[in-house]
Amino acid sequence: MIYNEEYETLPREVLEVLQLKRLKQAVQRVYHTVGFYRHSFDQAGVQPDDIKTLDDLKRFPFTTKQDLRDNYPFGMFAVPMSSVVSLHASSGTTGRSTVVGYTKRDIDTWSELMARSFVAAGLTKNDIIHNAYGYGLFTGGLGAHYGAVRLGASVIPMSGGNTKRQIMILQDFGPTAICCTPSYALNLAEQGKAMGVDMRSLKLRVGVFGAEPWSEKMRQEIENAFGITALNIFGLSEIMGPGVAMECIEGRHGMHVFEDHFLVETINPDTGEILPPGEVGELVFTTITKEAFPLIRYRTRDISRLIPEPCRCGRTFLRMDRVTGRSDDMLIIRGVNVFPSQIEAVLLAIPGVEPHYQLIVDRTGNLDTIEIQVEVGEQIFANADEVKVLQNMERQIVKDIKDYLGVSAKVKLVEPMTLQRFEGKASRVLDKRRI
Ligand code: DLL
Repeated sequence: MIYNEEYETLPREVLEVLQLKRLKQAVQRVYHTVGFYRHSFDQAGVQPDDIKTLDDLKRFPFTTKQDLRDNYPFGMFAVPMSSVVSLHASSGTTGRSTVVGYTKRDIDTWSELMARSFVAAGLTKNDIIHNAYGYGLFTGGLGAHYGAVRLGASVIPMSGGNTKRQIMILQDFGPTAICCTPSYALNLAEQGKAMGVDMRSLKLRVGVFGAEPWSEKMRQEIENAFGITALNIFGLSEIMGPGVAMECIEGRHGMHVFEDHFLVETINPDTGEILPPGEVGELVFTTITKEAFPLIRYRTRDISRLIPEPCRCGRTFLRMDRVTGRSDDMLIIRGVNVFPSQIEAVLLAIPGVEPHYQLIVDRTGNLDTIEIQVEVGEQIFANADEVKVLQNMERQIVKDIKDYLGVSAKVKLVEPMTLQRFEGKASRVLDKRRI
């Protein structure tokens, strides 16, 4: 099923005409309403009229997180506060958070894109959606809520936390879909098990998970734990919140970018050079319909690739692959670049290893060190040969990390339920070199 068939299945050449028209308007608007853009376009020697084709966008300068910080809190808004009906802020791991604003029409667009996302996940107005994304300044909770209401589904506004209560509601209200971060989904599954609840016998059939990187292995873990189909949703506050791109249940591979509202490019993060579709690089988004907080060529720092092949679902929008990490999350261990998600993929391929891990990066003398703390399944401790099994497993992890990622790691296997659990985005890296 497709929520907005007319737009979501536009032939590419018609879509491009629409994109160009919207892009021209967007560039004009920011030039005349946001001081930052007037200055940055003037400095780069480009004018709104220079947009004659979609390709001309590449002549325009990037917008970075630093630009948003420099204009904190409202300097990038393109409308007066009287037209802003809602504010959100990104969590921001370092420094000040980024404040984003929405007009009434922006909220309308966002609601539609989240409704499209739910329909792409196979949901209809007959579904009950358990929404465990945090409500508040974080865009996850309210964004999903707006979409569920637009679709006409029944939304349970759970927000994050209070895990035991969430399990009770899952049992009593019988939701058919759940939304939360993938790490929180695992946390829920684990708590449910501890409470003696069979999570597979709940009414849930679909999960819409995002807001943090996760792997295919993690998808399998979640699907097995709940007996559901787990789908990936992508977004960021600066561009809108959740619902910038969504995986469809038909394709289950890559997330369709809602290209009638956002233009997407991939660039080489070091040189800024545009990469051909299919190559891995940093995602750059341009909003072409946003009113309150429009962004031109925003560098997300998210690393992914675009999937140019058409999808069997009939949507004509390009897909983006899983985000493997953020260029600023990339760890450089003795000169080798590794993303936490790559370590996750290696760990979860080893039987008996649980999807709960923590990476501790440090420096001894001039040498970077990385310790991987990871939980092992309970069944291992029931084994008579426990010590031997653990030693073998540890050796296997060290070897696989070295073989696949080229990094020498120290591995510490820990007992079930000893590492921290998360209610929102997981934070898996402790980089003591930065402290
Ligand atoms: O996380 C919006 C969101 C809410 C998306 C709920 C999906 C579901 P921010 O807090 O601004 O917004 O964080 C945005 O989270 O730049 C990515 O690094 C990461 N991210 C979001 N979705 C995914 C995903 C929300 N599906 C940042 N896979 C982004 C990997 C993701 N990373």
